[in-house]
Amino acid sequence: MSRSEELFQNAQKVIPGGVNSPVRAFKSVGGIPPFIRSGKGGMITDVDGRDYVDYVGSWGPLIVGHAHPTVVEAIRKAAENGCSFGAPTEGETLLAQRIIDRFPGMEMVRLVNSGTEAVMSAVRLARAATGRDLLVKFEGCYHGHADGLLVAAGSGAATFGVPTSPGITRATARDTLVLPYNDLEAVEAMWSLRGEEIAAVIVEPVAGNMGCVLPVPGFLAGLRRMCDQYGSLLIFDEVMTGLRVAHGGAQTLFDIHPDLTTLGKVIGGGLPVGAYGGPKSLMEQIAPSGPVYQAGTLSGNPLAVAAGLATLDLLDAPGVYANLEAKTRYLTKGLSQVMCAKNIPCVINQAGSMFGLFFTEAQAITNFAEVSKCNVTRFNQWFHGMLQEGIYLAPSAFEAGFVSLAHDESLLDLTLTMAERVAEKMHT
Ligand code: KE4
Repeated sequence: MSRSEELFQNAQKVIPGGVNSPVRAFKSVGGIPPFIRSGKGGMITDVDGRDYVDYVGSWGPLIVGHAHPTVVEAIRKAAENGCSFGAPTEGETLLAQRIIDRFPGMEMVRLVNSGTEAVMSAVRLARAATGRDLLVKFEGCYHGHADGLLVAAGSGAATFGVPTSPGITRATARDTLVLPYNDLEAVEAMWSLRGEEIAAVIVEPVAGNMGCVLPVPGFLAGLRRMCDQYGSLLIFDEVMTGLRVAHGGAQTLFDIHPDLTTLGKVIGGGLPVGAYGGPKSLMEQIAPSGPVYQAGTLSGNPLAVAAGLATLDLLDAPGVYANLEAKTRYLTKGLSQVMCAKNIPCVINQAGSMFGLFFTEAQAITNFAEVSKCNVTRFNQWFHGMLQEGIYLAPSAFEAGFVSLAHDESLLDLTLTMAERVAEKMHT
């Protein structure tokens, strides 16, 4: 028995499913998840001493690579002064300003501890600011596990959402409407029917939770137009895309400006940080400057702020995002050539340094219904084949992959060599 198997057995006795977040348990791909001992640059090492080229990067935060010396040093120095005070510190203001400088239209930001917290707070603010109840989200988009966001489409456009998890009340789900991603007709129909009741629409401006799916031309602009016409607020959930797909997130990539932006992952550099921000007219409604309550014991704690600031320093260097895009383009182009050479039909989507690979005969993947028709069995074969060859991909057909600054050409070429081996086995 491997050490990972042993540790997984022990973990399952004291932690639900043996993990502290469901996707880590490998339920959708099967098998035993390697327990990770360490990471360095673009590599991680499991407790059995096996090395992997890592394309999960802790689900996005590790954009500069694991254990970057600048980030580690920043955390060490902060820790020497104490881990948390529950009192204001200068670093929080510095990180807030660095975030605001990146996102046009953002004048204030509140730091929290996770993307979930950022989203639930932004939704509460949008409802308070508009005095309306309804929230619109899109099928296949994930916005954290707050009750009102774990909702699937009900039957029929005008009817209400239904909970996707036990423990969520029907009353909560009724306030969330779910539409197909990239379906502007459905959006226009919904707003013409209920636009006056809609507080906000929340969207992943590049979807990363159904694989990587890009907005079709006009989709995001259409959301902006509907919100302007009916007085709803547009929330871009950039927890994954912010500081990942471009220096100023997807909103600068597509030049569409939301009313509120939620962030997480990269801004904490691997430590727990989430954030939500927007214009002063909205953000000053948040306690204690306004009546909308939101709080957090460890919000803005010095260690996470130090890791975030160090990461942003590294990302502010000239040419970083062009470099990340080029690395990812090199990888996705190579993977496409490998699959094509072996006559394995697939679609590979990319946005900046995030990507997704779908095993499908379709020419394009633009929404969750199309993703759901992709060949998950083949994905799982691909996933395990690559894991065997020391390439650590996201353990689900419905997740995205991430390239970091530490993925140099040797790691990318190693990945493509292993992909050829795996594709050969899949082809036969
Ligand atoms: P957290 O609460 O996990 O920090 O963030 C929730 C969240 C919000 N919005 C978007 C667009 C997100 O992608 C996420 C979290 N992403 C998942 C990856 N698909 C986190 C991985 C996990 O759940 O373990």
